[in-house]
Amino acid sequence: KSRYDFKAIEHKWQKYWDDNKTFKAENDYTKPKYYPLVEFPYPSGQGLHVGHPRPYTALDIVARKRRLEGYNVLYTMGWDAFGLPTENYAIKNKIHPEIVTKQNVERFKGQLKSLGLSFDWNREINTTDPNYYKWTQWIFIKLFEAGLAYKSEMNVNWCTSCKVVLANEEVVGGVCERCGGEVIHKVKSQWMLKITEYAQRLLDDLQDVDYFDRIKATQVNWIGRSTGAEVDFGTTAGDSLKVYTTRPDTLFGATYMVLAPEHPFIEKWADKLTNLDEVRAYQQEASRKSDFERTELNKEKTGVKLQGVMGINPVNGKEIPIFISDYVLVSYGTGAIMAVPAHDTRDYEFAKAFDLPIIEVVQGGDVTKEAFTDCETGIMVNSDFLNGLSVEEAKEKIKEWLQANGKGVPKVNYKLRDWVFARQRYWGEPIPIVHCDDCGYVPIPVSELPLKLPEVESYEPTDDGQSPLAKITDWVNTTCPKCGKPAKRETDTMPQWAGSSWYFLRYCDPHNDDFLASKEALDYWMPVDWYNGGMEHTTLHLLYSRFWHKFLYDIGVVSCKEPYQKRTSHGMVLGEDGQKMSKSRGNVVNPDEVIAEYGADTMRLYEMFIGDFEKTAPWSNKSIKGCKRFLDRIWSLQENVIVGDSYRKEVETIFHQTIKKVSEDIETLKYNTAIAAMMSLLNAIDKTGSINRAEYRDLLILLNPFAPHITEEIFELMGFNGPITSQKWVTYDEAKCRESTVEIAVQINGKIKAKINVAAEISSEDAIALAKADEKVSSELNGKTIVKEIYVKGKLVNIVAK
Ligand code: ANZ
Ligand code: ZN
Repeated sequence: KSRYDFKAIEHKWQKYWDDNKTFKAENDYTKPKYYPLVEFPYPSGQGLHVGHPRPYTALDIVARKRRLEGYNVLYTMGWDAFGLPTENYAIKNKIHPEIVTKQNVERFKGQLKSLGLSFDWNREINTTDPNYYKWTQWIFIKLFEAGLAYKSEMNVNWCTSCKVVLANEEVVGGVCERCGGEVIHKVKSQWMLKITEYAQRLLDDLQDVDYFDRIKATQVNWIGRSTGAEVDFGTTAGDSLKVYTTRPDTLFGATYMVLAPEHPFIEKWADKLTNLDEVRAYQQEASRKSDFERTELNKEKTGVKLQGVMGINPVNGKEIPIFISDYVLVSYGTGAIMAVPAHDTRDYEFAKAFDLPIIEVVQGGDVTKEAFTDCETGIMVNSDFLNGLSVEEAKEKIKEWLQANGKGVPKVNYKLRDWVFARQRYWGEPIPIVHCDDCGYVPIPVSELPLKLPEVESYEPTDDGQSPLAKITDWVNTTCPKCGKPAKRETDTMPQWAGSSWYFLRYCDPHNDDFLASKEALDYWMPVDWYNGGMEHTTLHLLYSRFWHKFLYDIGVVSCKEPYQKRTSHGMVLGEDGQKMSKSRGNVVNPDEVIAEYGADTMRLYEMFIGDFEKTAPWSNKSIKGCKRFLDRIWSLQENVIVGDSYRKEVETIFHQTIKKVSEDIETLKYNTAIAAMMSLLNAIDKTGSINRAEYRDLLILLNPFAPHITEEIFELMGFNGPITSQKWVTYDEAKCRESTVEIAVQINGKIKAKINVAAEISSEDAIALAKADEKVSSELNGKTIVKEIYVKGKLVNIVAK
């Protein structure tokens, strides 16, 4: 009796795959292709955690199945290796980030290989490799030339602890998503990317892709399209003040106005304001809060009334006060609002706090108690020429009125902001731009790419927020590519999301020195057929990369509008206690240890069996043992193999059913039920006390994508014509999936005399004939006269005889 020595087996097959380049994607563009993609990891110092193998194994199963189905499969891995943790580690330990990255990549790669993932390692990429970031810089230059990269004075989110600017997406709950540090606002001159120019297309083209509904919904919300009007209010200072409103129909209910504390008119009106000190103090206070804190619904409303200037409502000429308050954001709409306390909750709370008039303009609520916001079906009141109209009609009418009177225009707004594309840190792609006093911002010639990171003495950011590159004067000082005069290089680097915005294109042709990837390779492999990744990337990486892809489509680099045909998302793996795994909780499961104890095949199987792939799942050492036992039993089947080149009757139906179920479940992310189905197949086989060669062979192929090492080993030991990786995926016969036979009773004069098996779809004639042919029945009937015969489908044959 041979032992299931998973260590030796896994080592053997991993070496075999490496030596034979089994998973090398071919550049044979005549074959049908399939491109499954998983998010490449950031190679952190902690190494792989048990959350990584879940999505990697899932798409590995898909990749392996597709190869057996005859597809040319591109399944690859790489490293998204620029970023803060590496840099921070480098600073702390005084090692060059390049060396840190190298060490981390080695470790990650070893761990991934030990899982038996079928990546084409020949196509491995690394975003910090100058041959890679050359093209990241090239894309940036193209964006710049298209007017989509620009520098602007920005009120930015500044992490006081990382000393770095954060995108809005990176500020979570008012603190830095990465370090939990305090985030404040700061005005900085920043490189920005105009993702907003693509807002409508990013929204519209979601219709053409197959993403999980919740992924689409999250993107739709994030892009945040809203329709309304920009309305010009008069002021006693003479200036006209623009507001953005989604409810121009409520104009008669506007009883005051609110400016964001950063609104430029405050400077403009400085000498008119009699309470400037109070205003300045409030501005100070507001600058310390994040947008999140400022717009929180249930927070106490604060603000300062501007003394010396009043607003004028354009529909009735009434003078109304103007406030500044932090609940109005400078970065949205026009940074100013008309407040309609009767129909907006925040305005209502503010009006209550400051004792301002509340005028109901849509009937149906009780505005003495609360704002009537859910009023889209109501009727207009207190609104002069809008009275009696429905809200919908009033919206149309007021828009016409505003346009006819030159007081406003219809307007579409998006919540989406332009992308802050700069970091004041070392470990990122240098931005390939120089600043010349005469020519302004000039991109370096493409022939000079890659613009490599220079060596520096220290990677510490400066306290005033300058990149450490600023200190390397002989790198900073250069000449203007346009006019040849002295000029200075940009010292900010690109943010972490740059390299991952196009990496899936590089996989198509990773060694190309002339272009980011050849047109043929891109046309063949793209789009990605199935991309699985974390839900937390929906508004960052997923949106950013769609934007870059669309831009590359516009300039003719790629031929498809969308990079990913399908996007799915997995749930996190939690600790045994149901909490997120973390060092501080002490509930971290180390994948290396799991593999050492149970083997990679058990680990893979377990990660897929752990629960619904889309949901979070707690780790369980008990159920990992169950998966190990299953593989032990698969191994032990070798002891009871009998000859046979087709499925035996007893297991034929369940065999076809299982192949069908596993085939379908892999496509719909139901890996756990696929495994459960294979477990019941094994039970059915065990009941017969043996397995025949045809059954064993097919069972091994079916299980192979999940547990690739053990299945290859048995395949070889059994002398099947291996390896499995060059076999065809098992098929099933739909007709044979149905229960093919049924057991029926045979009665004579109401008494059961025998039980027989008949085909489920048997005719009544045949059933009766078979019943009478039964030995016992025929001897009973001997000498009697049959009076009546009936067949009750699937149940019994009754014979009445005298
Ligand atoms: C008057 C009004 C009456 C409003 C009413 C709403 C309800 P969305 O849908 O998110 O686009 N607003 C406009 N600019 C703002 C800013 N910079 N900061 C905070 N709030 C702002 O929301 C648009 C609505 O949010 C606008 O419509 C405006 O309030 C407010 F019964 O104008 B509304
Ligand atoms: Zn110049």
